[in-house]
Amino acid sequence: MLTIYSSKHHLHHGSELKDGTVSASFEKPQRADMVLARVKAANLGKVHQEKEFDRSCYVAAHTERYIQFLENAWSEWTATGKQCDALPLVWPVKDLGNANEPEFIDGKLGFYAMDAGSPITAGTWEAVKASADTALTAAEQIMCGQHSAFALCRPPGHHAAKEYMGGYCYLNNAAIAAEYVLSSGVKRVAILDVDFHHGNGTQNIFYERNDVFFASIHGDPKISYPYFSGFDYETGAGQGTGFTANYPLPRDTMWSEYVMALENALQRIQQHDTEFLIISLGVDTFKNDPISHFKLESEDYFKMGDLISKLNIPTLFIMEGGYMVDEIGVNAVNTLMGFEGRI
Ligand code: Q9C
Ligand code: ZN
Repeated sequence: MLTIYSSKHHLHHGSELKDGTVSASFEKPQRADMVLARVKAANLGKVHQEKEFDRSCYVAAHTERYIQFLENAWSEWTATGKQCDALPLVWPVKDLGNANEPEFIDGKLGFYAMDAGSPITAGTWEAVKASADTALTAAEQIMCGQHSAFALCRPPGHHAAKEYMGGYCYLNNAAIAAEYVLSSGVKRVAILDVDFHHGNGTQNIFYERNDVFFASIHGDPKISYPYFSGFDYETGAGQGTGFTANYPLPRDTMWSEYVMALENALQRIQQHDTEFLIISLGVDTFKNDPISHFKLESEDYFKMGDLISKLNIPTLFIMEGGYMVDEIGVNAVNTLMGFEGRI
């Protein structure tokens, strides 16, 4: 399988509020380095650099003013004299929810964020753009005839919605890739999100659409981030009614239970007559992940890849989360090897 990788991800290394202090984010550069090392060690296939794509590809999944915010946030932040990471600290919740875009950067940060998990640093925008370009380059390869490809994206994307960042995400790489293949003539896309966390951003972007079927298997939002979405009664709206499927699963879920949700989601994807499949590949479902609580074993990822391959649909794998840095490469690449029947 072809891998697309950008070394520009190193430009983004932010901080995160945890346990009452600000420290290096779980979402750190070594993550992608480890996955790339494993891709090479396992001889998965060629590794190509990303190409640059037009800005309009990002606007297709987001809004113009949100993209402008991401482009300008760091310079607006440093213009106030600050050099530390830009993190939001105030949000337009509930009765403040009809607010207009504030002029001042501190207000804009909260206006365009769901949480304080997506720090903006000097290199963030360049890395974020390269991550989206990585997904687009891999999507283009499939449109040119490859059966599958792996976009080794970092930062991840599935928590980023039309108009907000959050959960380590800025641009929704999977949604941007989906819009790209739709604009290239594909009629029906499916996105299967196997990251431990609900793909709220992807759901938000396609919630009222019937050309993109979205399925997510994740920790029950009653007890898991992002807490406010991913319930099984969220099934789409308007023309998109029935085109979203959520599989919230309990603490300590093992493969034996996970596989039932996966098989159901794959069946739904088949029923959608999917022409192009995107997998939001988070491996934070692993038993030792430091911020999650499923119990998948490294061998289970082979089985996941194998089951996905049975659909026999052109498939783009997009890297999302996974924070057990030592095993993230093994688990991601096991999925891809399973897909290729190299078990
Ligand atoms: N103590 C992705 O996997 N923080 N994002 C949760 C943990 C946010 C995860 C709190 C987790 C976001 C792409
Ligand atoms: Zn995750």
